[in-house]
Amino acid sequence: MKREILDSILKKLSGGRRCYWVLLDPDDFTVEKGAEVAAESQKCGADAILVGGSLLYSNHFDAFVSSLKKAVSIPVILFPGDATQLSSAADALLYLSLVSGRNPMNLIGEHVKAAPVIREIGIEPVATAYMLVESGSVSSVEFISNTRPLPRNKPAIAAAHALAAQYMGMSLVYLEAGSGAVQSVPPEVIRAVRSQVEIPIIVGGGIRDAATAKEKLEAGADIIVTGNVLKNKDGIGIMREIAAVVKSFGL
Ligand code: 1GP
Repeated sequence: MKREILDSILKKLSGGRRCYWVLLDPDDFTVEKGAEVAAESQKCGADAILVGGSLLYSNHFDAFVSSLKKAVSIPVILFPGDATQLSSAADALLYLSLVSGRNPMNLIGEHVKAAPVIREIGIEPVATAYMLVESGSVSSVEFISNTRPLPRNKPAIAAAHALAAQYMGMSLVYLEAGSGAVQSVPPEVIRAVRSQVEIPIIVGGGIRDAATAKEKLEAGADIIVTGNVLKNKDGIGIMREIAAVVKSFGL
């Protein structure tokens, strides 16, 4: 099984360095605009582009991924809401198991549907424990997946989930507050997970400025993900600041 992208992620994180990934939801952009925004994100300092969303109502998924792939030289990694969000144009996909929930479709069902397709199209699956954390309101992921998020004031519960995922052989853990979250993942949760696992920790959801990104990095996040911030009036400027703070770690 291929593990080029996972190896490249681990290499980039060696020596305490951190990474910045930008999420593009195909429902938010035309194919052309997506490519433009991806290229801008790379210029800002993004280390990879994630593509996906909880819902997918646009019918340009494959064209969207292909055009992003042509627009950037950094990896384009799928972040699929379900087994329909696959494309051979991507470099890899986060093979997300929603371990914070107890919905069998999100734990294994979608994976079984996707596995033969992944093998057929030859993209690299990166086993990722996806953990939804309470964020002050119902997130799209919570609603669509029909799962409950982890309580934000119980870091030990989050840490136990991450440890279980590591013991199950997962390569990454993604602490998610949800797209556009009112409250991002608390540093206490990140610290508790960091104290228990060695695998890289991705943190996303509701990160709208460099100070918040810094707080997550100081707590032990290895990879910061932002999505919605690029829709702000000064989104590109804020992304540049976030990238700069990410790059300041591990120097
Ligand atoms: C959502 O973690 C990502 O899955 C990004 O969230 O859009 O709130 O940055 P935002």
